[in-house]
Amino acid sequence: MEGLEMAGIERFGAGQAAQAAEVLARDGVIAFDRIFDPGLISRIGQELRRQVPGAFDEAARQPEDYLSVGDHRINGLVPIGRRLSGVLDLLLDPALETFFVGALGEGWVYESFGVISSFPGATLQHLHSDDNFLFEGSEHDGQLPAFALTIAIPLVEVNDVNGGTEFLIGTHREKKQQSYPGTAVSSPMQPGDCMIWDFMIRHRGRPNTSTAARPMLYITACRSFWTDSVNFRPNAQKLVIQPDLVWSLPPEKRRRLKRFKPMPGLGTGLRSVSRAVNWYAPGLHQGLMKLLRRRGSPR
Ligand SMILES: O=C(O)CCC(=O)C(=O)O
Repeated sequence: MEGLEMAGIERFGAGQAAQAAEVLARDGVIAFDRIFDPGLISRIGQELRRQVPGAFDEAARQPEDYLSVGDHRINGLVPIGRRLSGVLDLLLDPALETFFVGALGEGWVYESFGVISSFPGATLQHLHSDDNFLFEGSEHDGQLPAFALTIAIPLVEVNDVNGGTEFLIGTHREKKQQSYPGTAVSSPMQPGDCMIWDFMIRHRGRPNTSTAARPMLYITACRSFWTDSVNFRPNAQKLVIQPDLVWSLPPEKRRRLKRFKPMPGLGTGLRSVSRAVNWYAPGLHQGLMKLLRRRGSPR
């Protein structure tokens, strides 16, 4: 463990994605510098502020399926509609593709998309991993390659005042209760950067002592056998996208979004009502269907 106290979060450019994946396996966390266009990040941030004001102002409407993840901290899911279509340019960025293939294997997929915010007054978060080891309590703890990664894309500058995320480097490779001789490390971030970590590394959000929210897009990518059963409410819609945005993608990109659920439109709404009526009042459902068929049939 010698030298760990000096170890920081290694930073990479877009052309170093394969190397970044190797360092992620070793350290448990990496950052990409300016991998995205800051103008695009700004446009996404503006649209998100309109759609989900609660990610920017604690008193306003919160994101869907949001959870409190600490004092003045929220994590919520956000549907990707047409006005947020730029998000797909981030998710399907070629450097991220290379990175995820290296870190999670050929079959990797996206599992969730949302936003995480700390608000003014947020205190130091509790130290945690984003899930348990796959075979919790077995000799495999800390031995297996990553099964899921968290991707944080800041929508504002992240610094010592509004509080970034800090990490105990290498703890994804340790049994849970082992003591840690190093100090937690963090790294400032600019819009256009992103930080990616192994679900198993121990980390926490730093206090937000500024007067503004610190929102970040918050995404999970994983191996195809795994789903997140810990961080959301049961039945949460973790990856909701306007369907034609997905269908218009080439197959090699679409497969990364294969877990998506369609954004509810009138058709999906009516189907859900119909399903509920069928479930609770099958007689009424049959009658209604007969009526609809009669009205719809040509005379
Ligand atoms: O807000 C942060 O900086 C990190 C949050 C986090 O790790 C979590 O809520 O799981």
